[in-house]
Parts: sequence; structure tokens; C-alpha cells
Amino acid sequence: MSERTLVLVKPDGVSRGLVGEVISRIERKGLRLAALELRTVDEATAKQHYAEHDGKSFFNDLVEFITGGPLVAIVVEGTRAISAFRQLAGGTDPVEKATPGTIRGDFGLEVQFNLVHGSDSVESAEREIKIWFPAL
Ligand code: IDP
Repeated sequence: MSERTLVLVKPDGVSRGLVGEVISRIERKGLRLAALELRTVDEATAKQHYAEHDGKSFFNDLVEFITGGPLVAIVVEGTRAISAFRQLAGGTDPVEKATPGTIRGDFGLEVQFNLVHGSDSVESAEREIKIWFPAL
């Protein structure tokens, strides 16, 4: 049951030098990299990616943060890749939800600056991969 998921190493992860750490954990889990690019994203793309959060109190801050510096967009594939990466990432809140041993649990402190994104369902993965890698 091979799946694809869209992973972002967000600008905080890039500026802290954690790209290699994240990729290493993806690879050690047994997942594969299908596409990867360092990119600075424009506001329209960021809003499209986070469309489900439009109208929430943190939406504008989130868009500003995600467009504020280069990020690394990755298509990850493998068996149960969507939930496998969500497990590697840990819960949204790096302190209250993500446990030690996860990316957010090991390296994060604040909800907004939680280092990585991973698609949360097959539908989200398909939608997000189209946004970031339309040629795939
Ligand atoms: P997820 O990234 O774990 O799937 P979502 O609920 O989809 O979490 O939220 C998307 C992103 O929005 C989070 O990763 C985080 O960066 C940011 N975010 C979520 N909730 C808050 C909040 O309450 N304050 C600030 N930022 C938030």
C-alpha cells in the first residue's frame, strides 16, 4: 500500500540547520524521497496550501512565517507514508503533544514554529502535491 505525502521542512527548520536531520529520519524509517526542492514560497501558494485554516486567528501569522524564508518541499513515498511521517513529526504542539523521539518533540518549543509539515490524509496529500510539484 504505497502512498505519497507532502513534507515541508518549514523556514524555522531550514534556518536551524535541521534539513539533514529530518531527511535522515525519513530515510531511516524506510521511506523514499520522490522529489525535493529548496524554495521560497509566495503568499498565494502559502494561502492555497493552508486554505483549511483561512479565517483562524493564527492564519496571517502562519502565512507570514511560511513565506519568510526558504523551506524544503519534499514528496515522500512508501508504505503508509502519510501516517508514518505524521508519527515521525509528532503532534502539532511540540511540548504538549509531540513526544520525545519525534522531530517536533526533540527540536521544537512553539506551536507555530514546529519545524515540519506532513499531509494528514490521502486527499490532502494529493491536493498538496499538486500545489508544490504539479509535474509529478
Ligand atoms: P499540523 O501541522 O500538525 O497538521 P494543523 O492543525 O494543520 O497542524 O496546523 C497547521 C500549522 O499551523 C501548524 O503546523 C502550526 O505551524 C500552525 N498552527 C496550528 N495551530 C496554531 C496555533 O494555535 N497558533 C499558532 N500556529 C498554529
